[in-house]
Amino acid sequence: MNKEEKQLDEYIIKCEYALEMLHTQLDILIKEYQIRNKINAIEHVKTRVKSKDSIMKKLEKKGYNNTIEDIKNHIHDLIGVRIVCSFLSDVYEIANLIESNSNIKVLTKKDYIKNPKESGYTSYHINVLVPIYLSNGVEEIEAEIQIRTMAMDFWAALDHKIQYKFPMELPLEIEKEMYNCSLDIKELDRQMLTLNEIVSKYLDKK
Ligand code: 0O2
Repeated sequence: MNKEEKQLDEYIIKCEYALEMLHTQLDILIKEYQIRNKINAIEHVKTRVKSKDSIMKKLEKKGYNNTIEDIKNHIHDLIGVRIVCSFLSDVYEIANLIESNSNIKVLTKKDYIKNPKESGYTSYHINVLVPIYLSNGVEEIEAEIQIRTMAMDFWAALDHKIQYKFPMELPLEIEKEMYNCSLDIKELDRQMLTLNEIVSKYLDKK
């Protein structure tokens, strides 16, 4: 094992530790939200530390070296948390809770719901710094939190699968079809939100 590989292995262990810390913090925040609103607004939370294979592919794609410095500086989603919500309103409420929590250090926010990616990808991204407490001091590690609805998650999962099947550029026909599907997803989320508001009105009357 060369020096770079050893450094990456050590860094991945730190990332796993940081992910545990962040997951616990978000878990508390989400549980409090559910208790306060008496609803099950979160469908599921998924976490992962990016695999070595995936890190190398992303570095190569972006034209960086496989050094620990390039990984720390240019791979912003080594630690990933995905929060999948029922409704669009929950996405923004959860994002707001994270951003206003004084214990969470927010680095960047990207609203791909208001400003979707060219592909049609929609999601709300928050990048944060997670402190980890080591014997020789504190180190801060970046993590990416993706918040989206079930419908957005469905689209992104299929898109990911399709992209995986095409190591080359996606054929234009597929790109267009995926983009059209993203518009349908947007409309579905809007309809579901309206439906939820109607359901709430009925329940409030009781
Ligand atoms: P994977 O396999 O999901 O980990 P950055 O990471 O900031 O340097 P970028 O694209 O500017 O690169 O960051 P951004 O916008 O925050 O996107 C990072 C992640 O968002 C991606 O990580 C995907 O998880 C998701 N994402 C962004 N665009 C798309 C898209 O068009 N389709 C799908 N399915 N997901 C998308 P990775 O490492 O690319 O992928």
